[in-house]
Amino acid sequence: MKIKFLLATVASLAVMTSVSHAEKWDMALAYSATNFHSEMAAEFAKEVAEKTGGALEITTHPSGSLFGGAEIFGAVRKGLVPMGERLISALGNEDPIYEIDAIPFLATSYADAKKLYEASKPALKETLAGARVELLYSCPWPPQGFYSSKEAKVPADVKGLKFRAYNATTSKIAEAFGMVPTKIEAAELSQAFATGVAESMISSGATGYDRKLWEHVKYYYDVKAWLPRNMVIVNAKAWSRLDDKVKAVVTEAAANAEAKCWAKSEELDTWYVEQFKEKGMSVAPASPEMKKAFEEAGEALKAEWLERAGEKGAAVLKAYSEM
Ligand code: PCA
Repeated sequence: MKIKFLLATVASLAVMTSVSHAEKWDMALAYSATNFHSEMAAEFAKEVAEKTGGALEITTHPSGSLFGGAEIFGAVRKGLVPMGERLISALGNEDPIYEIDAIPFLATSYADAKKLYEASKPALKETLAGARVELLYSCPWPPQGFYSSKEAKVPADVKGLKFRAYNATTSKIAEAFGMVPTKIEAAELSQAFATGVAESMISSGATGYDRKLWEHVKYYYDVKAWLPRNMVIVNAKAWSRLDDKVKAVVTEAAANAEAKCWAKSEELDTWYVEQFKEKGMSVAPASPEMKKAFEEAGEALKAEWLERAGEKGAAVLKAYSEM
């Protein structure tokens, strides 16, 4: 017994000395472990650990288990956690540039979403630098559709529905339709729909699938309104403390994760919608009346965004239109 104990102690001491220089980082994630963004983050963390020989070990914390979605950006900025992932367009209160990928009908395909990302990346990085945060990579959700507990042939059909919003854009669209928006993080979605706190939402097939929305709503309209992106960010101070070799590995792993994540998102897009049909949901494009109402709400939002985003916003839109 004593010998066993002694051996165990020696073994753990050996482990401790061999990893004494290792940096251990937590990474806060808002979405469930099985969501493709979270899976990519886990792969990214694994690649970093392997290629740095354990010099930087990143532990992912999905489902808002370390910080809830709404807290992640602030937590990374303040250095409460060195690294995290956040839905960019939920940060509109910080700066309008964060909302560019949620301007309705501006970029509705993966190719256009990629162009918009490239066109906006310098402004995004500069804005993040102002918050002392570094961008590592960014990956889109599939195109956004409309979930409804009621059949939506015309806008009047959804009037009064309790609408789950994830950013200012979705709240304002809901208001334009006479729905009643409440902000709810994805991690709390199933409960919100089960208890009737939410009856409709705009989101991707991915989130509806992750949260089993078919158990609560019957209708999915494949509007393809925009492709909002998540971003993986790191606190600038924590970043500056890494040595150059580790930084180079992280940068390379981030580029790999970004490429894989864009491909995965696109690959899964139609698959999610197929699953809805199999689960008995009614899946259809938006009716012409609904589409028109979405587009009108979108136009108003775009004009309002341009006013708030000023020259910085206009310059990005110009760069995008020239790509
Ligand atoms: N899913 C996230 C944001 C966009 C999306 O498709 C959500 O609903 O919270």
